[in-house]
Amino acid sequence: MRGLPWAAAVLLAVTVASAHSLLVESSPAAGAVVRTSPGRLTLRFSNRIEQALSRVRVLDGRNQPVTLEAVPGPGEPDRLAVRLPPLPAGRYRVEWQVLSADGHLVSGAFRFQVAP
Ligand SMILES: [Cu+2]
Repeated sequence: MRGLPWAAAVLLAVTVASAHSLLVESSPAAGAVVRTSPGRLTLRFSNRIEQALSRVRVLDGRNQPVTLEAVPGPGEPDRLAVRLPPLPAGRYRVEWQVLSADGHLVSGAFRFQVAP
């Protein structure tokens, strides 16, 4: 940091502090129409998340929650993954909330569809 102007140092600190974990990609992807029931749902974020304080739920077309199972093992630090039961054809809504490594809660939702 020696020689870095004071203003630049402050800007750097702000940038690091606001590095939330944003959803980068998912499987199934947002808006995807899949032909077969996906065995697992995976969300990948831009940063490490606090796994124990992060959650995801899946609602079926009648807004009923799908029973999810934890994926065994520690998992990757930037991912949230769950096992899905066999899903009947229909529309599904994924709702997620994660605690970013920077302490911010971030949430979002998207849909996917299992084709008949
Ligand atoms: Cu943040």
